[in-house]
Amino acid sequence: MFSNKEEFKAVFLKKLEMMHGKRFEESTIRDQYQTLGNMVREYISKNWIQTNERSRANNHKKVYYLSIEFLLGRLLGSNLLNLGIREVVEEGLHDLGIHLQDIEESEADAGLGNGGLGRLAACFLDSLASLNLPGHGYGIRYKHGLFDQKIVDGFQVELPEQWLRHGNVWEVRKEDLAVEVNFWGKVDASYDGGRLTFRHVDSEKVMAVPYDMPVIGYGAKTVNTLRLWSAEPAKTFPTNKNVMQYKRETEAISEFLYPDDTHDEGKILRLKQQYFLVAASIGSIVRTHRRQHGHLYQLHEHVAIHVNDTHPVLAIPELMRVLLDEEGMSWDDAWHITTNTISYTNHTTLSEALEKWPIHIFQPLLPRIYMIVEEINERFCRELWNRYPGQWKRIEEMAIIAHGLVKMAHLAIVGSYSVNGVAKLHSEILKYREMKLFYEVFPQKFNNKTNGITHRRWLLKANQELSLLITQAIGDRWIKNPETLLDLKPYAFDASFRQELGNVKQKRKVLLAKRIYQQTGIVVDESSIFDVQVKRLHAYKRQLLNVLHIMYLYNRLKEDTSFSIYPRTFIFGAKASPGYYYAKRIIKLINSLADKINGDPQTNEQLKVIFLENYRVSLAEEIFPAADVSEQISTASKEASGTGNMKFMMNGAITLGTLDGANIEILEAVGKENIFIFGLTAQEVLDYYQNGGYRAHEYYHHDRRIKQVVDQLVNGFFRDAHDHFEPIYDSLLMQNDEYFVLRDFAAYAEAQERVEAAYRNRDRWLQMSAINIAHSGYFSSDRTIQEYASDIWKIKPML
Ligand code: B1N
Repeated sequence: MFSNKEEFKAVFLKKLEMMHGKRFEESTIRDQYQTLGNMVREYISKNWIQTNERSRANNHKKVYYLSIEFLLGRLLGSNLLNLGIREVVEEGLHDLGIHLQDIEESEADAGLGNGGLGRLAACFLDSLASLNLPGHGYGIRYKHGLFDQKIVDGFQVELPEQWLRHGNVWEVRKEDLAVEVNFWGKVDASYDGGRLTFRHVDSEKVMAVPYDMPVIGYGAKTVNTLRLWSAEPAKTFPTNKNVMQYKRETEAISEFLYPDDTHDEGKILRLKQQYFLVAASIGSIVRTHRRQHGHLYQLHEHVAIHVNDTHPVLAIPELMRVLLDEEGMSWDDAWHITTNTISYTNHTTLSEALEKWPIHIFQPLLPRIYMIVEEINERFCRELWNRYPGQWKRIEEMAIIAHGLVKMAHLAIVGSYSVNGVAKLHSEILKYREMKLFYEVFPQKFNNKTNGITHRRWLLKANQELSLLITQAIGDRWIKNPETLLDLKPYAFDASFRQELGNVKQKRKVLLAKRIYQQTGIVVDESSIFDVQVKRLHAYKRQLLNVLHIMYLYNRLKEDTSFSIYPRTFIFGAKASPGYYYAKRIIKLINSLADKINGDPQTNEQLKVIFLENYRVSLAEEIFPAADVSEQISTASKEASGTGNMKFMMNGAITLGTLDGANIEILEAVGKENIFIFGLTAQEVLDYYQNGGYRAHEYYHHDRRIKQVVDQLVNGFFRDAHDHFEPIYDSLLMQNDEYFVLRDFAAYAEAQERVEAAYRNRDRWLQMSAINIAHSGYFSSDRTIQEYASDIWKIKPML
């Protein structure tokens, strides 16, 4: 289509005129964005078609990745990069007097996810395509992604997100491939040729209409598909309902994303979304397979279906339904195929996140699916009885249905061939604690796949300055082969490389300082330590520990004029689930503290606190490259993996973290001299929970730093806040500090002193930074996906 910038300009100008009916001079930035987006789509259309043809012709086994969330962020920049045309386009546009960056920034984030789980799915798609693996995503085309966050008087206010307001250039609506999904109604049983058969009748029908988005691999040879389903009314309206009501209820299914991260809301609409995703996706998968093979008896040899956490786990009974009711298979054949097709990732052991659906919600909405789950449960319990005769308590604990609830994680383990955790520690906790009884029965199913992130977005795209420096040092092999970032290790001991590494970081800190000024009006010291905690707001992530420590530093600076610190800018970004009362108070606390400290001329040359509103993928791309310190301070055992920790490391920030999730593997990679570790171990935390013995008030009474900051939550220190922080105070002292904030305070403060001392030695710090970058290749999602491909899915590259 174009191979140099002159050709690009000609095509771009012509296309712009054709699409928008105006000359370039009159075009808006949105016109220009639309034009570029359409050019990219045309550019890849041939490879998109070829990828499908190739996979069909060669009969490659492929994977379908089912996820209730895909947190893609913006796509133009990464698509141009993966196509290898970013430079030509940038230069061409420059000639026309426009900046590619401005056009990129006019794109809305596709924010169809809450946090780590959704972003992981997006990284996985990028790696699948870049490794030329046949792997496609299935999700929901939410009309509104995760809410936009505004801070008003220090409080979070949620606004509906509107990513589709100006259309979506990347999607193709495929009405002819719509799938019918059935809710409500009842099950008819009859004998058909001597065989008892079941039919779901009198159901309410919903059409799932697919919107396909291309997933362009690096080098652009492979273009996989992300298929997002949109809910629309079916042609035949239900007779028992008002038409308008039916239309509203139908469209509500794909209206918005539930804003809960590691929390289960248990609403019926959520169960509808889950079944909608699953029924549409399974329908589409089996239709494709039937066309090619005529029947489904070898489905598991050609197709792997992965469920991202339990949200899509109804794929198990839905596939059973298709095989039993539509294909007329025996239970045993259907079960064999299903349990050899489906694999499952567990992302959390937090009990409040484990999905359990009340039967009284589940059964009426999905009567045939419920019957199948009952049958799976009965057969499983019978097996358990044979294996553990008389051990009814154990069986009750393991049952899929018990006490009026359907336990989705149990269904996932029983109905799949692989169960994986997302970091070594997390997978061990699954095997030896959380899912111990299941591990005893199915040891062969359990495995670990430590998370990863796509280095193409989080380094190559987000940090061009650092990418260039790396390439100048070791060549560009690392882009295709991220583990070769290890070649950078000797450069950690090269003074001129360190110098340049420092310059790159400084450049990005200046850029972030600009963004901070633009968003908050606050001027930060660009040479201060940028100490960053960005992630969802959650008690277990302990933003509160960070806050209490900042309060302590402030108190000390105020009280002891001989005390000084290396200037620091503490930067926060976090959304709280709208119904998560405690988390919202923490946001208010951060903002109240920021007001107090930033407005104090006595300290504000040494200490600043920034809350960046509306933390999201595109903002994250500006933050990680500018960070010096990466705060990963969750209560040990609570954060299954974390992936922000990897993005910071890859951009040369040093981790200040607990022995939790993937922090442990970062420690193993870089060595203890290149990371700051503190606090309780997972074992110690679990022992406390099991044996008791933790008394928060002892830490409060015995450490005057702690007493002072905890008292300040309620004693008028925050003049604007009245009694806002009482719930936080209570969580620490009345509720005995469930997340061990006070227990870890001293260790955290001490680790922060080590951070400061290390930063004062610039050479040493930059050396640590370089070593972190060098070891970050392991945390590329390319490595993770290669492990899934060979160990779980058994799929091979198409090229
Ligand atoms: O998944 C990430 C991990 O890196 C994080 O440690 C983990 O907290 C996160 C219900 C979840 N676990 N569970 C969820 C999200 C939405 C929801 O409705 C649970 N998210 C995680 C990637 O493995």
